Amino acid sequence: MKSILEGRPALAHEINQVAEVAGYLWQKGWAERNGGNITINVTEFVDDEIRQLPALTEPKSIGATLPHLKGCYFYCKGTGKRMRDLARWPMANGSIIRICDDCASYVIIADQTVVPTSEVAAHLSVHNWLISQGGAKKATVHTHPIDLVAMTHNKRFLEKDAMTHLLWSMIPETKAFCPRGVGIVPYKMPSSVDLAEATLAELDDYDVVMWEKHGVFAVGDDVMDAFDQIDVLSKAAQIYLNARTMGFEPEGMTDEQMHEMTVAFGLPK
Ligand code: 2HA
Ligand code: ZN
Repeated sequence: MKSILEGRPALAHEINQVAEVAGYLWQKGWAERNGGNITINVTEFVDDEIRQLPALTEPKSIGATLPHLKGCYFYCKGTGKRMRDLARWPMANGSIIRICDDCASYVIIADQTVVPTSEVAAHLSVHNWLISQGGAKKATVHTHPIDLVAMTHNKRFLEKDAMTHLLWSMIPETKAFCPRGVGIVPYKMPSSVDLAEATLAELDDYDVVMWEKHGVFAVGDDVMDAFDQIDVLSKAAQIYLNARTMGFEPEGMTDEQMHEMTVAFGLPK
């Protein structure tokens, strides 16, 4: 069977990056079983031939009308699929979908009829919002980092910006590479509309959102960018955790040190 990636190096590069990140998620222990999701807006890599490709499935309702997705194409991890499998075979563990003209349904067009993640509606709502903002962000990543999820089990870290400031203060790079910090969504049922809406609200102010007692949701220019932000936050959480394990509360960078860094890197306050 011919893959849609054949003869399309730019699209293949994008999907290979997804596979690479899926491998990292597994290696880091953030993606047990079918945990986590990745969706990528691949519309810019779609040529006329792809636009003519027949649908492999009947249209499936998204459950919402998302007007900004007209004419868009997405790579989506398949429902129940494992990140560790996607790392090796991205097109057997995910598929490319086309949004139908009603902006309320989609069809699978390649490579196989791998049904998208159960959270596709939430991810597509985020992409709809990202496009409406006119930005360049094409990737969403949801995963279960052990350290960051553990922190959400403590009410102290769920207070507005408490986790952001603590993590930023652990090592200077954190604010430099996750400059908008981390938003918090109180516990909600996985895959629920409530969870999707609460996430969207937080994305106004943050690129990374923590779901209490569940996981992380990040948006980025591409999948590496979304991954990097989660990775630097997890590194900061590891430093905090290591200090606590050694028996002390880490001092954290001082306000002056944070300010100096913020100015030097031209970061938002
Ligand atoms: O799709 O992690 O929260 C697997 C998940 C859902
Ligand atoms: Zn999850």
